[in-house]
Amino acid sequence: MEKLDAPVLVTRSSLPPLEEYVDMLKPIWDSAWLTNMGVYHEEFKEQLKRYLKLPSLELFVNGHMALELAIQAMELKGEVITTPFTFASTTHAIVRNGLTPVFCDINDRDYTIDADLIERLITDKTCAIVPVHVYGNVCDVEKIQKIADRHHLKVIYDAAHTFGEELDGRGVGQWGDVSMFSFHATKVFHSIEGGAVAFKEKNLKRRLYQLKNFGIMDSETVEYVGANGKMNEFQAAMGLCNLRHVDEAIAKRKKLAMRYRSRLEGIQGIRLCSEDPRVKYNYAYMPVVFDGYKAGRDEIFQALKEKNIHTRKYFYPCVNSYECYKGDFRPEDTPVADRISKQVLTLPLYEDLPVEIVDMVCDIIEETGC
Ligand code: T4K
Repeated sequence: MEKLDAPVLVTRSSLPPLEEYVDMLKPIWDSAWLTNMGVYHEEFKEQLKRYLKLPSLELFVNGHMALELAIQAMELKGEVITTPFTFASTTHAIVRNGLTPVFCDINDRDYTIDADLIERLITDKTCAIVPVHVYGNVCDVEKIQKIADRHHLKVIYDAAHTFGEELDGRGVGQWGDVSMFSFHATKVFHSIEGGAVAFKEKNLKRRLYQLKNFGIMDSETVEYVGANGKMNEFQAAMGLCNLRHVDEAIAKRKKLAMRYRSRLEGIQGIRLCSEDPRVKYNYAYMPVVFDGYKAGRDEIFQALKEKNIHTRKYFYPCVNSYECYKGDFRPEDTPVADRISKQVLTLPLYEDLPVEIVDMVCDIIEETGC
């Protein structure tokens, strides 16, 4: 098999037709209103609420600030139960709020937090649970909510990967006290950078709004120690454009994901996440676990790389093995997460990925190993 001339990366940003975006820029020039909750910002928020089936939403400059400020808005103290099988952002947002992460292992089925293990980690210091709908796999939201209710804990979902997903026809952001969505360029849907927080409690609206604007209440009153987390008009314009095309993008991704599935499912030593019929998926990622396959994960990674196909080891290493948290946690305490992080590879998936590349990736996987 020949090496590809142009690299294939794990993802590639979806972009609207250029004219559509350029058309959106004219009113920004006319008004000279570039940021600080402009017209597009407000319009984007309204359209997103409808699309995501959410009653309340606040926009942010990126997903990380959205999560960090959402946690700040909850005014928590103590320990937070969370997953180590995630992107750095989830744990950093907890730690940067002065809270202590307590890592709970993941389940071996869809790699979300193992809800059966949460309760044994609860202490009198526990204040919240921060689960992650990793790869767009929806956590066991009902079980998590029951635990939270029993112990009076807040539930803050990192829903960075679940844009547009539904569970039983309800927007996934309707679960928990708050949910954070990421609109980063690498996501199914993006506003270049961007993020949002869905929330239930009415008084969070004002707090979130103020926290992303330095905590300012009015021109003479600063009520909170906030940050600058505002989404600008260029981001909102990109989001508005992309929203028109996102259904089509997801449909294209679904076809490609199904192709991967039809090629890889049933091969001994290869595991794909099973799909829950209650969930409407967005096909954000294509994670594959090599567990007892004739070639190891790193060998597959290398074989693909040699052909100019660049997969990613999302999410290796687990957060509890990070250099910056050295000595604070023991990866052995979350053995499933530790093992999966060493076996998983996320394959290229984006709306305009040629199906021939999907086949090439699968051919290489099949041909690698003795
Ligand atoms: N929580 C979770 C669970 C998350 O996964 C993330 C972000 C967050 C919270 C925080 O949300 P944000 O603050 O980011 O909104 C990427 C993304 O930067 C990050 O958003 C994402 N998760 C994470 C899983 O992936 P990297 O370091 O892998 O990105 P990078 O630059 O290596 O890009 C990956 C590939 O994407 C490239 O090989 C090509 C493609 N790409 C990249 C960029 C920047 C494009 O096609 N266009 C682009 O503009 O983190």
